[in-house]
Amino acid sequence: MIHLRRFFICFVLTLAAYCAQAQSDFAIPMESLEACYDVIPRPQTVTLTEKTPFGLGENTCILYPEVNTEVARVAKFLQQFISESTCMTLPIRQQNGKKDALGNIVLALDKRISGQEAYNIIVTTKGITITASTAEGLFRAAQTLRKSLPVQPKSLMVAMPTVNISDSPRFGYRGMHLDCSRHFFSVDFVKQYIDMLALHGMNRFHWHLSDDQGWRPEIKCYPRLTEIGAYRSGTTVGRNTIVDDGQRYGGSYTQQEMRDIVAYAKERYIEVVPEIDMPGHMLGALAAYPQLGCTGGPYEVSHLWGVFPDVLCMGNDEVMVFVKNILDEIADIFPYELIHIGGDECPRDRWKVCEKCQNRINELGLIPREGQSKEDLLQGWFAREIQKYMSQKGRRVIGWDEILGCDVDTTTIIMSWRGAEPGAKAASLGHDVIMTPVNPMYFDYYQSKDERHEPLSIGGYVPVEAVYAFEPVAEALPTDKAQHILGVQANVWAEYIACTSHVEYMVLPRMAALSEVQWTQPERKDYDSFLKRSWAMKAIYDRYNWTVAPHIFK
Ligand code: TNX
Repeated sequence: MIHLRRFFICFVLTLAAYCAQAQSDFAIPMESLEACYDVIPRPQTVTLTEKTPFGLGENTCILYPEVNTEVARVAKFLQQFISESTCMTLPIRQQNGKKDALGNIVLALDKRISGQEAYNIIVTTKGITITASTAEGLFRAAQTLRKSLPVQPKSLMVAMPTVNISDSPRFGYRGMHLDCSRHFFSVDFVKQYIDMLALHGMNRFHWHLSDDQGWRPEIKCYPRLTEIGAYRSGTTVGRNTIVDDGQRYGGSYTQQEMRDIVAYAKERYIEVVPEIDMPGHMLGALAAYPQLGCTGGPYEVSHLWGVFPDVLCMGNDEVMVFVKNILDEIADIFPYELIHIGGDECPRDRWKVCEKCQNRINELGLIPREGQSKEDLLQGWFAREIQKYMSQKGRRVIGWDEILGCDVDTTTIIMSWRGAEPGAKAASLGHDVIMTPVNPMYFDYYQSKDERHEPLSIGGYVPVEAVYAFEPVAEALPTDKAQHILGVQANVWAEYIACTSHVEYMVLPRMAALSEVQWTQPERKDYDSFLKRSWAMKAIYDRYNWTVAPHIFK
């Protein structure tokens, strides 16, 4: 009897040892850290399934079932992200049969998943499966997965709690802007900025390429734009004081560099929206080609910040040729539908007294309605001409909300910056709209009241909490009009932002708050939860040595 018992115990122990051996690939050592799916932006559904966690370790492979270069590239990104956070570089290979999935991460396309950016992540005890109908969806999933991982200083297995995540974004346009005219940022930094956008699930980079203080894009037809227009001979010290630093300042992007940035962003599923700001904010171009202004110049690339009376002359036929030639080159470099044509802050002073502009008004027979001037309509004519020209090329133009008062075509997308009301009005008139109201979407504003007198910002208070609380779709907007709100964007104007760590400081962590406005359904938003979840984001920011505003991390 005793013998039999002993035999039975031995049998059970052997069986247990065998099972442990069979499971050892997935077994998780004590030392390991745990993944957490409370990421930013918060996914639509995260359902923990409470089984034994999966152990993600150096033997875990990243697999893709089909030969597909795009999916293979997403696999490489996932490998890079995991390696940067956990110090484990996982092998990547093509999947070899169903059983191969065991113990691995599988990236698979599944056409049944609806939504270009939607994805599912399923973690079981035996592995991770990521599915989406497009490689873009897989890329968004890769971002979620990377943000779930602990940032650890050495290679250690990660315990992945079992979960079903199903996710897709609220808005189709999720953007951030960067002003590279007031201060010039290198190609490398622009790429880093694009990486930051991708981390936050964004898909549009609005690149502000020209302004009074410097013209940045190389235009082959007009070389003086970058030879002359890209450099100012000094910059005001402080806030438009009479003290000038007397330092030549500037820079430009070659067409090759811009194409390189477009390609870099494309791999990260971000479309670049270039902006050529006109007919105002044009001193960079006028300094190079003074015959295009009403007075004929001479003009100087501005040393000061602000709004200036010298703008493109609307009566000079050469101006339209100039603009179209520039847009031809821009459209060739930037292949996407959206092209931003500015249109903000364009004073009428010169047009009112310019014979050529007044002749144009008469020739066009412009008759203003109440509350409009003839010059408003002149800007409307200009914007409509460009809109028509670009639509022949299959493009759509975006303009700042000032152009709404100029009777532009409703196919023109309106970027609502002077508050949210112009956006709501534009939507009710049938325009598509991007919401980027100064408050709370201007990240050149200060984040803490302690900073209000410091030279860190342009002025205006935009704390993280206000960014988070922003609701882009006004309650009063009927559903058929609300669908015109394509998305949300924050702007980083760079008058007072001269270096890259300052850009980082201004956008982190406000960008995280913005990402949840853009991605997450309103009922899933919760500021207290966001604050808790933001620590994991901070760990990632720190991992890349990005400068982070400290206010919410206390
Ligand atoms: C307004 S927003 C501007 C920019 C300035 C910014 C400063 C817009 C369309 N125009 O030219 O840089 O304010 O916050």
